[in-house]
Amino acid sequence: MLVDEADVTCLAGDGGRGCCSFRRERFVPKGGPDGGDGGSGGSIYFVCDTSLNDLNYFRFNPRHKAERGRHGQGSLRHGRNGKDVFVGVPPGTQVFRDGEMIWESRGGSGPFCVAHGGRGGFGNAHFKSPTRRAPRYAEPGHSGEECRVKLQLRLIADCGIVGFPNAGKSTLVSSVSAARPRIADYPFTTLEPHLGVIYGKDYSTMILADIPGLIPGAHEGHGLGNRFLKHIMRTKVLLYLVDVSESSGRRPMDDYEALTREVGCFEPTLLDRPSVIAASKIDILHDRRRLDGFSRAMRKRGKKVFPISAVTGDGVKPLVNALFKLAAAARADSIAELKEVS
Ligand SMILES: Nc1nc2c(ncn2[C@@H]2O[C@H](COP(=O)(O)OP(=O)(O)OP(=O)(O)O)[C@@H](O)[C@H]2O)c(=O)[nH]1
Ligand SMILES: [Mg+2]
Repeated sequence: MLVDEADVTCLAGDGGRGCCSFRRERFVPKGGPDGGDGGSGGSIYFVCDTSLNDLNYFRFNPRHKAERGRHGQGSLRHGRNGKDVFVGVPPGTQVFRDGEMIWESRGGSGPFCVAHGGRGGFGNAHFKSPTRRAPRYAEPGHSGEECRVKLQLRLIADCGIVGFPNAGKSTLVSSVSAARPRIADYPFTTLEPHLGVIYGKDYSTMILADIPGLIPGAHEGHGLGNRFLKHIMRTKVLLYLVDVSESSGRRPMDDYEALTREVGCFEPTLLDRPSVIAASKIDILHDRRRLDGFSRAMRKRGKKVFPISAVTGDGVKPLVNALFKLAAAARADSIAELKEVS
């Protein structure tokens, strides 16, 4: 099971108490205040850990607590600071507090402090002054922060496949990559996203994301809902897979429109993303006019349709080449953007 959401509570350590003490030593009359400060509580940090793939760890570890600081002691001894806690999260994890995103983990990004440890209290030595030479009070430690956050993982893939249930998304992924998602002749076989890696020419690779099928009304919770669409937010290219065979019992154009409507309801900017349309299951298509009509209608909209059969492999190669080309162009654009920013 891919765990892509988790609620996590982070409790930073409290600061240690300051100490109230006086130096008492032979031949040192009125030795003065010598209470040390308390140590700071440990903080909790999230760090990007590229060896992790999902948020499964948080299913069993939803609470993270850092050590408290030790109390200060006499002879100006400072309490030991609490140890910080570093919690690894997979790349692509977004951290939300009160619905607002506060951090996103990326490879190479540094640790992010999610809950700060409390400061240690000052000992009475801190408060001595020419007018108050024997303060008899010390500060208590400050409390560590408590932070409840929601983690959301967005898979990092180059291309996301959007289609109705049973359109053949998993079959396509398994035919072009080594991934083996479950394939069966009933809707909603895929219940969680799967990634597949396609190897292209010149050692280039592309990651395909197979996500559960969408149906009309998914944005209102129909079917499996549309929450899986968050995994395609990161992809550079979208592949709309439409079953053109008679077995679907629907018109291909209606399917395409329903898919774009659902995608648009989830996030309108996804509609501006480069996309490719593939007409699947052409090996069991009896009435060729279904495909021709769909291709013609899409051509009018300036879009090309790639007829494919993931079972026989017909048309898959040109489709994969087109995806590679679009992904490479999108990658070049984002690098240019990054350069502009820097
Ligand atoms: N003849 C033929 N059958 C196909 C083709 N692609 C998929 N199928 C069949 O269609 C059925 C559904 O395929 P899946 O790959 O599980 O479909 P999916 O889009 O992943 O479906 P969900 O996971 O339920 O959303 C399976 O029985 C496949 O064998 C194709 O190109 N030709
Ligand atoms: Mg599937």
